[in-house]
Amino acid sequence: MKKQISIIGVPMDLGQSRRGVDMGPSAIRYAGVVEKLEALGYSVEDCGDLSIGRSERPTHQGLKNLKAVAKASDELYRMVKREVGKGRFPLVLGGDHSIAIGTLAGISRPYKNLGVIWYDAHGDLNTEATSPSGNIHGMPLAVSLGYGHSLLTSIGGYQPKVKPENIVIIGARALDDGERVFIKEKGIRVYTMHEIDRLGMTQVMNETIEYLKENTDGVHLSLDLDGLDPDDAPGVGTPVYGGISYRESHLAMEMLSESDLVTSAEFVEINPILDIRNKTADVAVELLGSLFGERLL
Ligand code: HAR
Ligand code: MN
Ligand code: MN
Ligand code: MN
Repeated sequence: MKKQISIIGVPMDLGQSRRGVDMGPSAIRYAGVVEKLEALGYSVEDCGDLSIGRSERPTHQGLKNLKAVAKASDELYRMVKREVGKGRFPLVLGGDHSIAIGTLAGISRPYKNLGVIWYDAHGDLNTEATSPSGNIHGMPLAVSLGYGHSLLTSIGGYQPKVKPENIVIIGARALDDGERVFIKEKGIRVYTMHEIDRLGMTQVMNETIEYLKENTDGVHLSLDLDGLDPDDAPGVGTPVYGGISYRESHLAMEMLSESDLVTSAEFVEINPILDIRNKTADVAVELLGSLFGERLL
């Protein structure tokens, strides 16, 4: 792992319909992310928060807040690209998951085959044609594959940001009909909760790591806190029962840390208003600790 980390906060809540997820970056900072990473020996620069507009938010061609999300994505793209250009590890804090559009645009260009681990209860593979909600946070992985509204797929001036064969989804348990069809059509590798129950997290991560090591030249970890069980991460806008446990998540992060594959990361969807005493932000910081090399002994 690179020893210099740039933290970029994105107080974005335009990709969905509940307020509060814009406070995610503050909650994660309050939980001690900078102190944790510094204690592990990293040099951390907190770049602060992107400013997200609060003006009118019209729905556009079935996409809520389309233009505002596109504008924020473009700004995030520029900021992430700038930090990557300095040779630093970008750690992006959300905000709702629509921010992955800008993050991936900012990191992907130098790679031939960027791998993406999408740790999430959801597939985030909708387009405006399949979305049941019009919420853009249900679309960022499709957008990054080049599917969706051109205002979003064109961020960064190139597409796609990722190829279907370089994606691994972990923790899925709430997929829409259109997403299921898309996954089968594209042959995307998905470890649903069924596979996690059946194989165990150790095998899921061993397979994931082996696969990405062989086929990719960098790996972005996009971790949606709703991938975890709501018992363990209650402060999320779209909780789904039967998720990945706290311990399994630590194991996954520790194994990723040992693999030394991860080249960028984002932690998203923490909603402090729905949380219990900042538990979900605490969990996020603990998982970041494991990802960046913290061990019990
Ligand atoms: N699939 C549903 C939709 O498109 C719900 C999406 C998501 N919620 C998230 N993303 N937190 O992972 O509206
Ligand atoms: Mn998500
Ligand atoms: Mn999700
Ligand atoms: Mn539990």
